[in-house]
Amino acid sequence: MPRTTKTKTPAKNATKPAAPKKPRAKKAAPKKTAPKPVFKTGYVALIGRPNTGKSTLLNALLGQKLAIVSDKPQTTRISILGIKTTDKGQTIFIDNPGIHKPLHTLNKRMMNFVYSSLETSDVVCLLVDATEKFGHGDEYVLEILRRVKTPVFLLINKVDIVRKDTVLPIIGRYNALFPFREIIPISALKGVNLDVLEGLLTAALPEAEKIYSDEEVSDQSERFLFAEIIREKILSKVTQELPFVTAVYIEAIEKKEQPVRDYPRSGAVPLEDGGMNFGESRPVTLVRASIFVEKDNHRKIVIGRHGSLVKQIGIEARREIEEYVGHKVYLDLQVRVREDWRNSEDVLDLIEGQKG
Ligand SMILES: Nc1nc2c(ncn2[C@@H]2O[C@H](COP(=O)(O)OP(=O)(O)OP(=O)(O)O)[C@@H](O)[C@H]2O)c(=O)[nH]1
Ligand SMILES: [Mg+2]
Repeated sequence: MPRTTKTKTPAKNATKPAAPKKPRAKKAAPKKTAPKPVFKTGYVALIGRPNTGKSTLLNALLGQKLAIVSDKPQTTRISILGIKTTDKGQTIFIDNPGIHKPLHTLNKRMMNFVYSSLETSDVVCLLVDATEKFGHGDEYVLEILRRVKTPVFLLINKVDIVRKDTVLPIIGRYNALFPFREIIPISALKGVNLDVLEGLLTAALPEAEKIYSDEEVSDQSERFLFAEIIREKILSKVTQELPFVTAVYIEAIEKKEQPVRDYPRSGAVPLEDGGMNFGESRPVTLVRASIFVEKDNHRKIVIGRHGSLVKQIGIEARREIEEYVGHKVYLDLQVRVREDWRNSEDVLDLIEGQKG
């Protein structure tokens, strides 16, 4: 999926994500003028248990990769916005961490993102995984939702990989447990029923003027995006407790102009007089990043035999960052042990502060 995110530059010294802006109420039109076309604006919180497809849905709705996705639970740790503006309205989707019982400070912070997005939102979309059996975790999610006053849509996701006759019993069960405004079977991955979902969401949003400019697509900084891209590549390669104990911190991003010297690889152009145009330069981005783990044996796993795993992570992350910036990137990755970082407010502030 192409990545054409317009991101905001990170605020200096920012340690916490900025609170979403609140919609401004639209002024009532004077009586005798022609009625303006109705414009709907509001926040839609995507919530649900880990791995239900919230980030996949955000990317599908925005038509570009904003959030990282993996088959490991608790991939999303910090909420991000996906802003979709059309001539009918502006829908601001909030992709959230999955709902789980928090054991570490990291997880408590993750859940705080969920609670604050429930407070901010005009509509809540609860995603459930059609392939999973209903359990205690789902009860827990419904308990949280019972405290919410905004309309709740139930999205039964991953219908592309279940038999059709399994969906009806899921609808029946949830219908008996909660007064959902809408129930929609979808496939975030295959784009099934997303147009229906968007139409119903716009209808449910309040009439209000847009909050973000037409160009704004997300609230995440480039720095945060780079850290997330690296983390996604790590998640795709590690198993067991490793996904949970890994974090990425971008130490520095440096943008430079590099003189073009190494013809023909560089693209330096031979001149008519037979000389070489060495005066040309090209942009390059240097990214220095640390991968935090909790123990030395984690560090060894992430580095891999003779450095093979971290090298592969670096290659894949660099390629994706290059695609995003549109030019050459040098990526330096260091794996560092930060004991018990999941309970360290300082490290967590550092990581969250990258979002801008
Ligand atoms: N078959 C199928 N797989 C899906 C669908 N939506 C998501 N997935 C897969 O489900 C897994 C989890 O997707 P994510 O989007 O990361 O889930 P999430 O809810 O954001 O997970 P957390 O961030 O951990 O809470 C990935 O392997 C996705 O490819 C779908 O509609 N169909
Ligand atoms: Mg996610």
